Parts: sequence; structure tokens; C-alpha cells
Amino acid sequence: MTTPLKQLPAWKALEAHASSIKATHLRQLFADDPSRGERLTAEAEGIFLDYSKHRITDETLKLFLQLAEESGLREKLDAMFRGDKINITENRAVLHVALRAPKDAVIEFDGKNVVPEVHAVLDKMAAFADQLRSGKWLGYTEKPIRNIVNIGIGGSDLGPVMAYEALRHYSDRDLTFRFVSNVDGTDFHEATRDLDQEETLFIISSKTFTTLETMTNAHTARAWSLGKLKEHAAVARHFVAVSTNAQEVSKFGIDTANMFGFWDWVGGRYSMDSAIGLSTMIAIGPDHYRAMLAGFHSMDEHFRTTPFDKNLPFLMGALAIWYNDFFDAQTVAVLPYDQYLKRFPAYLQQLTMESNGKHVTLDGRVVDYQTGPIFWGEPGTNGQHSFYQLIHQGTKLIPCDFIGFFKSLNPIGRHHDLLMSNVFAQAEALAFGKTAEELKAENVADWLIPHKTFEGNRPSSVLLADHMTPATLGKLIALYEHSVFVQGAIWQIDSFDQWGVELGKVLAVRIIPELESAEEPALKHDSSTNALIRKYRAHRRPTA
Ligand code: G6Q
Repeated sequence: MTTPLKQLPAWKALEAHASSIKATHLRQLFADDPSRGERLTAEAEGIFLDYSKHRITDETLKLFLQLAEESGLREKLDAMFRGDKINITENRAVLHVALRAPKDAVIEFDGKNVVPEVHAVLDKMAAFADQLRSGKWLGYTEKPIRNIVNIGIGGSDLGPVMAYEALRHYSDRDLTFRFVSNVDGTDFHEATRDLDQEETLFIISSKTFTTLETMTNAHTARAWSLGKLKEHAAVARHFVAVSTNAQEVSKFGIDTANMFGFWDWVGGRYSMDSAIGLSTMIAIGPDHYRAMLAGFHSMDEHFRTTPFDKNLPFLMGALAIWYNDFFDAQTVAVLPYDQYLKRFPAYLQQLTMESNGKHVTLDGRVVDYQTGPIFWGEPGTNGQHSFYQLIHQGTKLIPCDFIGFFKSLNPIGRHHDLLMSNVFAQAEALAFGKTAEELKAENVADWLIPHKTFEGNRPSSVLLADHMTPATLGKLIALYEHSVFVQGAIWQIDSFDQWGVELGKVLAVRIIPELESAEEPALKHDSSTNALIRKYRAHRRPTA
């Protein structure tokens, strides 16, 4: 049995250290060490991290390095890269790093090198993407496909949506991309209402090919297509699948020649760079897609080989644990100052919260410390005009990740300097605040001073890169993936299962017939659920 986390000497030392550091303001830390702003930084693969505005000292980092040692972080990391079945509750390996390994790499799973298979699928995706992009893939009525609709949910949707938005600059603007995830019919309707069936291709993305939402939308899509195309044979030209379940794919009527596979060892939320990224590849083209994979891989290598004191995922993971467990912080705000990253916070929510929202350790013990924080955010500067108030002056401590670029892909006038000045100003104001003395010197009326005072001492990281490219996106995602890994490994939890999500997949199924049956059903839920079902039945639209 592993030593419980709170009994590790480094954890105990961090507890004592945290209570001493809580009394120190960031103003003091900066005054004590004028080089702090340059010293507490790290850079890897073109991603620069300034972590100086955190309530830490060299001692904090030293203790986290000791915690990594006592937690066996290095061995855990090696086990993941080696393909050990570290997802113990599902008895699965966790090998998303193999999805972006170069052709000549050797990563063995069950005694077999998986890299050639990964590249075979990539080549098949590339051939398909090229046909579509060049207008050679024709629909059933011989018209070229112009619209691509990805149907998937969770890990089979959030990554593709985020990547499409993030890399729009690189996308083929003659093609239209839509994403349908919700089982709410409105999602399908609004995504397809202005599309022509003859020019529309659906990618049904589902690892299991059994997910209720996706299969419902897939059947609706088939009916919608055949409503105009009539012949069942049209399905082969207008539907492709991304899945691990060939049997269900062919049952649906999709030719398995048009199926792009992936593997059991790819978790849903770690799958955007598997065949689940087919829509991304069609949008940006195979060369850009490969550049994105190379970006992922370079961050994988940085994580795997760099000592932890210079290791970006480690530093970010340690900071997340620091506030979550020693400062009672409940959340982390992710604030990308780049419009292309508008879906990045939503993507990170799944990556972080589905991975580390766990309350038992790998040994099955209930934890006596906090695990995964809540991730949330919006692109800057929009958030500044709404929730930043609470971050600056509320009663909650919210560490922030600011993400910015040196160059804009759309350099218009002064826009980019204005945008970036906000990144620096916000991080500065959060850390240093505004004192009563400063306000007095500005002749602010006495009674207003408490309202206008900013306590400061609010921590943030600033991440900077040159400009948004497919490779940069890959690096950023891998950075967060591995930071999540660091946190989960130290918390001794299984970051790769999702029993809470599985529950949702079975619960609704029980209630569906109770909503739809013509006969009044004998309800056996609690009194609230029974009453809600009765009320819904009384008011629902009768089936035609
Ligand atoms: C991800 C989760 C979950 C999953 C969806 C879709 O890690 O397991 O978000 O991706 O439930 O599952 P399918 O791809 O099997 O449809």
C-alpha cells in the first residue's frame, strides 16, 4: 500500500511552509528579490512561463521537488510513456503520447510497436482529407462535398471544436465546418438548416459507437440526408466514421473502408490528435496537422526528459496543487488573450475536471485532501468586463493562467498592443493591487477608499508564445495534459477513468420509456423524480 499523501514528509513540510508564506504579500516577495521577475520563469519549445507572481519562494519549489521524489513521479511518468496499464480501474494503458510519436519511434503495447499503426491511420486520414480538400470526393449526386459536420460528444467533440476554432486561420475557407454534440434536436437543426444534403458529409465520431447522444444525432443525420438523396447507397458517400468499434459502424451502414480507427489506449479526452481529429485535418490539411502533432511531441519530450525544476508541466502542476490544497482555492481561471482560443477553456474543463475529479486513491481509499480544481474561463479581454471584478476584489482566491502571443495573426492597427497591454496590466494589478496610501495620494475621498482598495496578492501565471500555429496549439495542449498528469500522480488518483460520466450514460436510459410510454408508467423513483416525470408527461408534445 502506498504511503498516504498527507503522511509524506514533503507534504507535511509544505503544510508548515504554507502557513508561514500566507503572511507574506507578493509586494514583499518582489521587494526582497529584485530579480524575481526574471528568475522565476521557464521556457521550453517556444513556450515561455512567468511564474514569478505566485505566492511561492525557492523553498516552495524545493519542497515540491521533494514531493515529486516521494510520490514516485518519475517512475509514474515512465510507466505512462512505457505503455503500462496505469488506468487501473479500466485496466488500460494511457498512450496518447504514441499518437504524436514520429514514424521511427518505437512504443510497445502488449509486445507490439503501435507507432506503425498510428501512422497508417494518419496516412489514411491524409488521403481522405486531400480528396475532400481538392473537391475530388464527390457526393452521391456527383457534387463535391463542401460541408463537413462532425457528430460526437465529450472527448469526441470538444477537441475537434476547439482545434477548428484555434486553427481557423489555417483552415480551408471554402469548406464549411459544423459540430453537433447535444441530443437536443436544436443542435442538429441549427447546424444543418442551411446546408444542402448533396454537398454535406457527416463524420460520426464515437470511440464506442454506442453513445446515446451521438447515435441519436447520427440516425437523424442519416434520415436528413436520405430525405433528399433517397437511395440508401448514398450513405457511403456522405458518412464516414471515427471509432474503435467496427461492428457497430457497419451495423449503422457505414462501409468500414470509410472508418478511421483508434485504440483502447486512447482516452476520450486525450483523443483530439487521434482519428477523432479528422475534421481538424480536413480543415487545416495534412501538413499543418502533422505540424500540430510535432508540437505535441516536442512538449511530450520536454516533459519526459527535462528535470522537474525546469519542466513546464511539472511547474504548472505543482502550482495547481499549491493553491488547491494549501490555500483552499477552489478554481483556476484560464484566460486566453487570443480570440482563436475561445473554446480552449471549455476544452480544458473536460481535460482537467474529468481527469482529476476523483475522490478515491488508486488503492481505493477516500482522499483526505482536495483533488481536481474547477477550471473555467473566457477569452480576454471580454472577461475583464464581467467576472474579473470577483477575481480582483472578491473574497475568493482564484489563481489565473493568462495566455498571450507576441504576434497576432490578424495585425490590425494597434489592436494587438492594446490586447497584450491588458494581459500585463491585469497580472500586475492582481499581484500588487492598490493600497489606501496610493489612493489617498490621488485625493480619493476617505469614504471611497475601502471600495477602491485592491488588496492584491492574487496569483497568476503568464504563458507567452510567438504566434498561434498548429505546432503551438499542440504544445499548449500537451502542456496542460501533462500538468494534469502531474497533479493526478501526486494526488494518487486514477486520472484516466470517468465513472461519473459512465453513470450519466445509463441513468437516462431508465427514464426514457417512462417519458414515452402510452400507458401511465408505474414510477419507482423518489417522490420528486416521480412528480417531475408526471408533470413532463402531462405537458409534453404528443407523439405524432
Ligand atoms: C472522455 C469521456 C467522454 C467521451 C464521450 C463520448 O474521456 O469518456 O467525454 O469522450 O462520452 O464517448 P464516445 O466517443 O464513445 O461516443
